[in-house]
Amino acid sequence: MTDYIDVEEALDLPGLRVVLTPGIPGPWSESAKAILQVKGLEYVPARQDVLGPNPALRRWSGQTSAPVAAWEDEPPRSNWLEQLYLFERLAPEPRLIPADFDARVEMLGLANELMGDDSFIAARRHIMVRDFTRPEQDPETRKIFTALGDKYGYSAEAAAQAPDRCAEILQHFAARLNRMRDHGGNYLMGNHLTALDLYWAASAALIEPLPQVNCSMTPLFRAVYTNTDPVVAQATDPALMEHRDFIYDQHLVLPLQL
Ligand SMILES: N[C@@H](CCC(=O)N[C@@H](CS)C(=O)NCC(=O)O)C(=O)O
Repeated sequence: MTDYIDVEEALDLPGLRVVLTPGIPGPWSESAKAILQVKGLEYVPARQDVLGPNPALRRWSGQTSAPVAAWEDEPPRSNWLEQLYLFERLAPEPRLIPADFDARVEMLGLANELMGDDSFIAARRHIMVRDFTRPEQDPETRKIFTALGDKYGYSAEAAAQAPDRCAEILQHFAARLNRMRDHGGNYLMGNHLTALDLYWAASAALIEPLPQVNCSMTPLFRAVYTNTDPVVAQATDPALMEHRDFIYDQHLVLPLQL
């Protein structure tokens, strides 16, 4: 069980503080936690209230989403790429950003396809909002997902494009993974773990979360995270889920501490 402190308290602490959403394996938060774990970085976890006003977090970071990482009195970082560079600076080894120029550019471009604006997880969230705001859902569920959609740019047009966008990204990742495996590489960038593998492992929760024993979720959130969209399902090569399991098995600690 993770002991989260309030953001008000975290503000004044020295060292590394990371604001996370308790109880939900959100891919941005789980990616940050995975990077911190691989690097052995100690941090104080602070609590974000999902879809809440989070006034202290807003004052501190200028926004209300999680994760946010703050080091000493530097500006808090609320974007995955800034967080990656912060963690890489605080613990240069093991290196999760390739040293080689071309590999670095490629890795960061691919990571953006999973984590950035209009990414796999952003598009998958539109599908989530589409499905859980349907009239057959109960009013409370519809209210939650309407609020999520309002906060993160949901529209009928975004929903219409989202399955193909997810599928495009999944197909590229599957092709890359299979290519690497054909050449004896176990990782998305070849022979070494990079942040990209951790981003994929966390993102894969939006296809099928880890089993309950390793990832304790409410029935509603398990249903929300489990993909039922046929276009996304069709594009999910089993190798992708095997890779997720390999990364958790080899590099991360289970069960997830949510
Ligand atoms: N700002 C992050 C993305 C963070 C994000 O979208 N977090 C969502 C995950 S669904 C969140 O906190 N949702 C709950 C909320 O907004 O209260 C980034 O671009 O790196």
